[in-house]
Amino acid sequence: MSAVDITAFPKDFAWGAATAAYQIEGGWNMDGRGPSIWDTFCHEGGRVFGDHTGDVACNSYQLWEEDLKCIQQLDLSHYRLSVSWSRILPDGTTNHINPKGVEYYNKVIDSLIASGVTPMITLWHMDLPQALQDCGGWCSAEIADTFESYASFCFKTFGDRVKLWITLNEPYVCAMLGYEDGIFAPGIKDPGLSVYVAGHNMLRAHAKAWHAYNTHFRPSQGGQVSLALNSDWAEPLTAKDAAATERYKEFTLDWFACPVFCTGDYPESMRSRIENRSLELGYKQGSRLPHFSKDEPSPLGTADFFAVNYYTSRKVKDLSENTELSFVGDQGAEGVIDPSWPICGVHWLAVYPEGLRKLLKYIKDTYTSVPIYITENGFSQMGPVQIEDVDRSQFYEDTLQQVGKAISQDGVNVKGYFAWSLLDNFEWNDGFNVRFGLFHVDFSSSELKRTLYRSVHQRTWRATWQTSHTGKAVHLKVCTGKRQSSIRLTPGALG
Ligand code: PNW
Repeated sequence: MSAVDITAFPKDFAWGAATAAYQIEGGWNMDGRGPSIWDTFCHEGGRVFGDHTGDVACNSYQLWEEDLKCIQQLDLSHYRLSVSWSRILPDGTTNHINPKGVEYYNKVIDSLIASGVTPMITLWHMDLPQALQDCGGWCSAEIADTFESYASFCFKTFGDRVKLWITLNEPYVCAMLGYEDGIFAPGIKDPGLSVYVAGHNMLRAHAKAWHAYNTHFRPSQGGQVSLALNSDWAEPLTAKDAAATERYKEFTLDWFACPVFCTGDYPESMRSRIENRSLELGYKQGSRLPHFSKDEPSPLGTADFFAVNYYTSRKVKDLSENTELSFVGDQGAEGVIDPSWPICGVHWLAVYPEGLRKLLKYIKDTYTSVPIYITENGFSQMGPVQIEDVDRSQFYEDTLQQVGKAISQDGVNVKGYFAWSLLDNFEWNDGFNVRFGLFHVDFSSSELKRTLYRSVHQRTWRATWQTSHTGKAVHLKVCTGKRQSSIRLTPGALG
């Protein structure tokens, strides 16, 4: 193991951590907040590990100052948070504005800026207002206009101070897990159908919000807007699986990235595959994968930077014989985990830091030279808490080494890295059973005490960002296997 090469990272690199409103805020019915689909989903029971809910979570709604201390303790240059749509617009529309909700985010934004931390704000991180779900949620065409109004409200209210915006977080995960598999809110299981409609309306909503910013707010506010796309890195399992791997990529990252960065439409072969299978399965042409209307703003060009969330990789197996009506059937490919990649905590997270470097190069080569922010990446624990989290520490060192190589050797324009997550938090259908935090949160006590995981204290990856951002030398102990040594990182070492 060697330390992260800090000279690879530019001086203005964004070193951040990320969170999302429903996962940390709690205060689910405080001060006029309206319910979101995750409140409904959790309260139904039987949906989430241990019937956990985000009712209280880390109580960041009331303990924001504690979160700020964590951010300051890590010397983060950036903090990515999301706005709870139904906290500021309880029924999702601008017909009713909740001043207390607005006040909360003003407080958060102002105190970040006063502490020298740049906020990056996500407008929608999975927690759709329940009132909008009652009107069809992402399957309803009207939602794109409703989202545009919400986004414009946020740009108008917070955009004098917030310059980095993410409209939607992970449309792929939300459409797949929320509308195809039904294991995330709103819990709809409608294989091969709703997933494409939901994804389509998400893209329409994003495009409208970007155009609204571009026309009405960019001239005076000068910020940047994108959407955060998650992607695994994918490699063929055997030489026979090369075509399946291409399809897997098309149905994952390209599904959303191609309309925004390449052509204004879905990948050609994704469209033709779904069309052909629709006919075989007795559906009308054009009935499953919608078309973008010429009467609406195009999604093409609606991202000022590329925001990517990377967690894991897959080996891809051909599944073209599959005839069932489902997203995986359409994709004709299946991702499996390479047994040499260790699983960290949650079952789907096989650790393969090289995959991030390969994915970054793929994005650069396939899409764009616009700057790339890694808006999420992280490592989880399950089972007994390990404050001495040596594996997580190793993970961050290995990962940042790969990011450094992507920048210095592959010439990828990476602008920032956000660890998921600042805090242990409500990990969706895994409840509090899976912990991604840099800080441990004691959910068993009402104080919800935040404690820095041990490894974050000691390790070079953290010093990388401190040195890079603050320009201060950092002394720290480095554990290399069983040996301990002391090193000094100096700002002079920076590129
Ligand atoms: C992302 N999967 O979601 C989200 O943006 C975060 O809110 C979340 O906490 C984080 O990753 C860690 O899970 C995902 O099942 C949720 O493959 C599920 C999956 C992937 C990403």
